[in-house]
Amino acid sequence: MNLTAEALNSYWLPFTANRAFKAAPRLVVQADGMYYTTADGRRILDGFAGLWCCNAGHTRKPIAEAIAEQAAAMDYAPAFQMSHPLAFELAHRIVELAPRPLDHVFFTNSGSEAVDTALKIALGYHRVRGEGQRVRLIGRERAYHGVGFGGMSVGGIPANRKMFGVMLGGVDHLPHTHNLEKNAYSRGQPEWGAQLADELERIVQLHDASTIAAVIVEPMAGSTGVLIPPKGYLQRLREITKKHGILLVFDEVITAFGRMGRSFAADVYGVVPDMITFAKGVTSGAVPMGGVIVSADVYGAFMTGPPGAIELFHGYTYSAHPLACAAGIAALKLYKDEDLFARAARMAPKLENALHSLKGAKHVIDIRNHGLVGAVELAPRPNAPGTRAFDLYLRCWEKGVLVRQTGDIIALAPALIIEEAQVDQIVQTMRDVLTSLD
Ligand code: PXG
Repeated sequence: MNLTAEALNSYWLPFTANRAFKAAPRLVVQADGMYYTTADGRRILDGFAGLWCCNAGHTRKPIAEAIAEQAAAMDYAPAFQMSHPLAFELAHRIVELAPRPLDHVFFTNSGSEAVDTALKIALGYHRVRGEGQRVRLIGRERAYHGVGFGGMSVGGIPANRKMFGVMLGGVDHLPHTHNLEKNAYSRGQPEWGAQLADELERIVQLHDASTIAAVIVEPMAGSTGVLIPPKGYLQRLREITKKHGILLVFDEVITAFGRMGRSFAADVYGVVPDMITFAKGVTSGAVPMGGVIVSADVYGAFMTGPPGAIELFHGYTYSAHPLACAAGIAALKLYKDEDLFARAARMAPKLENALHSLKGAKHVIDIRNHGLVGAVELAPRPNAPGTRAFDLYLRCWEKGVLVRQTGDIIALAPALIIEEAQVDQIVQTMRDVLTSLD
């Protein structure tokens, strides 16, 4: 398949070095299970489930068939003051997986929309309860909560913020939890760092609890380079938010639907927030979809006005799109039929051991992992941050393995169907590339 120069020029790729990419495009045209096929016919082992999303593996038949059937039966149903049965069925299936008391689902089309929806629900929740002065939102340094103005504001990645003005007002940030001196080469949750959650007390003292609506964190911070929560840290955040009447939102766009070896990271870490955002894995990446799961208390707070009145002035044309719902129901069924979340938990020690065997390899300064997520951090090249890991990513691609680079970190998050030999292939490829990398 040959793209014309005009076609290549027409598309502005997201989060991509467009000019470098267009000089040497990396194009995939087919996907199946653990593999992509490139436009020039090479098979690539996918170590990243697309972008943390194709948890059941690629182009799974039950999902593809469900989408095709739904596309032929009904393309679209109005989302406002109307609906269709699959929306309720999918919401119910998600609620069945969710930790109690989280039992209502609001649908969006992406993780970014899910985050902005959760922040708006938090503000609305306090307002309908007569605490409309709770308008502050607390995020965390290094956090990634998507690219909407809300998510960007509570997010903590400088490059994602600096071009785009002054953000939302009234946002503050917790410190991130990354500390190589204390926690390098941790397997699973690091020992050091629970006390970093106490910084929330400092922020609460500064602003007064009565002005704070919500705290949002990724339970496992993925996009910034895989930062595993220190033991006790999330528990502490939960205690402090509860004590001060502040809502706690877990952004589980990456961690939901088996990535950590259970339905949600909330289950793995034993902490129940007031809201969970999800996206990606809900359809195994096959159709865009996201959403927010809220507690009975949060939902109930809105259900108090006249019964004929709209309770929340928020939503999207494509909230609970029929194709996304069909894909979601099929994906959740597939996860269950193949017991994929338990499979991820079983495969996690294999990934851990394989990755940690890279300790001592050239340039490696940290290895960390939890569930079916891993990361290798490299020493940056002097005056050229990120280029070493990007070169590693490129050379792995040339050798038939897809990993993900962010800064000087390589992240791994394979589909939950990965085999042991494929884990070995990914790690061996990285090892080979590292030895020759300058
Ligand atoms: N929250 C979290 C925690 C995310 O990881 C979003 C929100 C935004 O989702 P959407 O669907 O709007 O993109 C994300 C997305 C990477 C990578 O390489 C991570 C994401 C997206 C693309 C690449 O780490 N996370």
